[in-house]
Order: sequence, then structure tokens, then C-alpha cells
Amino acid sequence: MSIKLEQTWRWYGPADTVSLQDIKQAGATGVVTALHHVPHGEVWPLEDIIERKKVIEDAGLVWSVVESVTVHEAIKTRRPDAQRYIDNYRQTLKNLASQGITTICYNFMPVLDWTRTELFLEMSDGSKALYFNWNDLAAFDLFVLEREGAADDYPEAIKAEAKRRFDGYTPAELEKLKINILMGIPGEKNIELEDLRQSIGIYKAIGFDGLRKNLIWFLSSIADVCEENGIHMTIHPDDPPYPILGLPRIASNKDDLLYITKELDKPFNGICFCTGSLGAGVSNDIPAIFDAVKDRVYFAHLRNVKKDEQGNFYEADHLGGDVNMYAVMKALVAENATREVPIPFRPDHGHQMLDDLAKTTAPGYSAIGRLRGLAELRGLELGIMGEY
Ligand code: DNO
Repeated sequence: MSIKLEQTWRWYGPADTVSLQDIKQAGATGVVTALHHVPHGEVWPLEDIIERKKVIEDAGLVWSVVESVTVHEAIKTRRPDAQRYIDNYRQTLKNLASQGITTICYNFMPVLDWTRTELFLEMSDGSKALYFNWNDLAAFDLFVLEREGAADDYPEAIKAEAKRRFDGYTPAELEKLKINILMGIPGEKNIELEDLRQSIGIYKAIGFDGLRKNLIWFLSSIADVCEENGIHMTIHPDDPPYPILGLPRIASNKDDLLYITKELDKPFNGICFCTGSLGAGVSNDIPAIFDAVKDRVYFAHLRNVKKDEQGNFYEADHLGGDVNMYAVMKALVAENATREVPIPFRPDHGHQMLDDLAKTTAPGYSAIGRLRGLAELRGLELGIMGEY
């Protein structure tokens, strides 16, 4: 019988309202976490890594994956001072590897990480989901950010609806929209509007090709450390998988992922296969993308999305939505059977539901919705493996 996928769970560290015991009760064995207290770009101190690892192990779990060692903007934009950040990144990788932590997730999205326009969209069953709507993004882009050239990026129908919404929103609603779009990693600080404006200008000059080059340069600059220490880097796809706010996106579809893995054709250069991020792309065929890059997949985020004709999407139940999770799981199980080390996956996001509706948790990362997701995904995996 083939080995099973490793069941993991994202934990935001000791400040997370979801505890390590909760994670154990959910049935995960591995933890996905990061040292969120270390400022982006600085070296992760060895002592802090050792301490975090001990906390996880004392709870009877293992630290399976780091998500993320954030790539500093100086590297993404290849600023003159980028080398300092490359050196720091290399040292962080060495420190992590010295403790046996060798699967690293990162992203190369300019400025913003994942982007949503609504964090609490009410589903018909009363649970709440994350939501992305182009009309709201355009309302922010055109009338709050007032980005130069933004009007050229949207079809007339979206522009008209964006104006209607902008005019109709109360100041509080507009503020909420702004906060949602500028939200960074949960627990970390939001991006300032002015910083975003400046960055947009910088990335305009870099463009799609320039950003790709910068990514390959970054990976080449850490390749020796990764190879010497058995590290697998896994790039997280863009979320949503489109250029937004005039910022280029380079990890949005099959061609992008193939380019990244072929341009630097080394096993350490891998992918975090996020079915939710890729699934939001209207032309993305998720099982086909997996098939194209599967030998480089070292981590998986399993999540589902439901899109409408305009490309707006909400995060659906893990086994609902547009992503054929059965096909994805079947392919993962088959790939896992060829591996010596099981592929870690985590139930990505989940609806805020039941008792969690009364709690404050990181958006997408409440316990019960993910517990439901993990339970369903685990059942799907066992069903496919025929192990009842
Ligand atoms: C959102 C996450 C992302 C992801 C990073 C990886 O919930 O999927 O924040 O962790 O993009 O670098």
C-alpha cells in the first residue's frame, strides 16, 4: 500500500487562537508555520527556530513546512541593496535546515500577498467565506487608489458597476474594502496606500519579464544552499491568478509554472500546488496543471472556489466548488505512491462556521471550517486508496 499524504495544518504561532491541541484534535500530524515576529528580510535566529520547533514537538506534532520565508521586496524588485536580503535569506535557510526543516513555501507576488474584497461573505448555510469581486477591486483601484491608467484595465461594464458601488458605499463600507484589499499576512501589518502607489510605479518599470527574471535570479542565488541542505523551495501561485492593480503576476497558470521550473531546472525549485489560487483562474484546468508539474510539487494547499461568469469567486466547501477535488486527490495519491517522502498537504482556509462565528480568528483560518475540510479530504484520500 502506498504511503499516505502528510496531513498538515497552518498555525500562526503561539498567538494563534487555534492551539496546537486543536490541531491534534483535528487529526493533523504536521504543522505549517513561520516566525511571524521576525521582520521580513531579517535572518531567522537559530534559537527562535529551535524554540518554535520544541513547542511544536512538545505538543506531539512536527514542524513539516515553513510558510513562508517571505521574499523581501528588495529582492523582488532587485533593488541595489538586494544582496543583503539574499544573504539573510540564505542564512535563514541554513538555520532552518540545521533543524531538519527543509520544505519552504514562499511567493513572488508584488507587494500584496493574497487579495480579497470581502472577508465575511455569508453563505446560504450562515457560514462565512472569503470573496473576490472585480467590481469592488475596480472601485478601489479607480476611486480610492486612483491609479493612473486603471481605467484601461477594466471592461466598461465593470467600470460602470464600480462607480455605482463607490457612490453607494458608506464611508465605513469603503474603509472596510480598503482594509480588506490592503490586508497582508494575518497578524502582520497592512500595506499603506501610499506605499502601494509607489510600488506600483516600481513594478511598472520591471514588468512581467523583469519580474520573471528577478525570480530566477533569486532562485539562482540560493540554489547552492538549497542543494547542499536538501531544501525544497515551493512557490505559491498568485492569488488571484491575474495581474491586479497594475502589478505583474508571474505564477498564475500552467505556462508560468512550467517556465519557472524549466528555466531553473533543478529539483530544489518546486511548487506549492494551491488548488484554490489556481482554481480561481477561468482557464486553469487544475488536474492538467498538476500533471504538468507534479514531479516538482512538494507541498499542496487543498481548497475550492466557486466562480461566476465575470470571474468573481468565493471560497467554497473543500469538496464543493469548481475544482474537481476528486481528480486532484486521485492524482496526488498516485504521485505520492511514487515518493519516498509523503507530500504534505493542508486544508487551505475554511468557512467560519458554528462556534467560530463568535470568535475572532485569522480570516480563512478559523478551526472548525478547516477541520471539516481536513476530515473530508482525509476521507476522500482513504476512499481513493481503498483503505477503509
Ligand atoms: C493565504 C495563503 C498565502 C500564502 C503565501 C505563501 O491564505 O495561502 O498567504 O501563505 O502566499 O507565501
